[in-house]
Amino acid sequence: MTKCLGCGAVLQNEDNTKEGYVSDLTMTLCERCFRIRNYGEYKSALKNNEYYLSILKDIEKTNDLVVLVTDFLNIASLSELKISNPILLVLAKRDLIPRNLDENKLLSKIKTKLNVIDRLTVGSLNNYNLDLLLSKINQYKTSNKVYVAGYTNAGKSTLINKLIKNYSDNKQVITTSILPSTTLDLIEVKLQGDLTIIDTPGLLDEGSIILNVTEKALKKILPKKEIKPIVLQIKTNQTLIIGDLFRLDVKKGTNLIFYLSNALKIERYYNEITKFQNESCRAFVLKANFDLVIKGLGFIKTTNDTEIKIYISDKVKIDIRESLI
Ligand SMILES: Nc1nc2c(ncn2[C@@H]2O[C@H](COP(=O)(O)OP(=O)(O)OP(=O)(O)O)[C@@H](O)[C@H]2O)c(=O)[nH]1
Ligand SMILES: [Mg+2]
Repeated sequence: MTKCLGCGAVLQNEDNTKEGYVSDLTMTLCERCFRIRNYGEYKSALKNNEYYLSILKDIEKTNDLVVLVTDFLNIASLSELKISNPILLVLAKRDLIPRNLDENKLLSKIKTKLNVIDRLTVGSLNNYNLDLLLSKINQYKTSNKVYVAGYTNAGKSTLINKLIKNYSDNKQVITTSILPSTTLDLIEVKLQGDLTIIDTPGLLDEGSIILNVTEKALKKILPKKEIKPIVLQIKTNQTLIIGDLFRLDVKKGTNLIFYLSNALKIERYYNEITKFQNESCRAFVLKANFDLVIKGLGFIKTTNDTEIKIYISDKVKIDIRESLI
């Protein structure tokens, strides 16, 4: 049984619609990885969260250190994870987090019930804190195996690729992409000495907008550059349409601060409109300094008490929390 070096799927030459397909079993990369890497062609995998969750259950049996990776816009999802291993919490993609935010304050505000022994921010693209990450991995590991886990698209494989490049002679490159479920199974990587880092397929975050939009929309939703918060003064009974993805009706005037990809346009309407009225509508009464979290997309911070109605596909989960910032 040989696994694809890019995604971890078991290589097979029988069914080209299934994962791990290669025309020739001597190849080391499956056709899907080859196409993602060479043609930027993204073929969605058959998503199977049950299998991914079972991997997490198996990891739990080991009590090995888990490097739990999240990105800034998806921190809320961590509260739903269940695993008892010691956790090194990593807030990844530092280049996307607003530069002037106090990192330590941000890290300390991440709420989880997990056994978090330490937390840090890293950046794979800008080589930020990677030495520190490796030294913490060595400090906290409970065996020679360390798992890298988290939700899909958090940046796990990109981070491991950077560790391989910076700290080993290994030439392996794991496939990465903007699409959910790029990594399909466990991938073991020898890093230094007998330290093995194991990449895992990201969990599918139920209720996340990224599982429910086209590739075109996905490219706008996932930020590519530093997120610059947008502050808008909203008058009573004003409507906003954001990225042509959802609608907000603000019933009580306030300043709102948007933490989302800046590629999403915010349009304001001062009169009644009918757009998005067929989507499900949810109403929230929010105090000042709360976040309205749109799963997978980002969050909107209130600065005064307000009332907001949101029209968005009912597949997308909306939460409120005390503001992260
Ligand atoms: N700007 C920026 N983008 C990043 C960084 N790390 C990862 N990305 C991007 O985030 C997307 C997802 O990265 P992956 O490494 O494939 O994510 P993953 O967590 O392995 O995803 P799955 O395999 O689906 O679980 C890709 O488009 C990466 O280029 C980073 O440090 N900065
Ligand atoms: Mg991956």
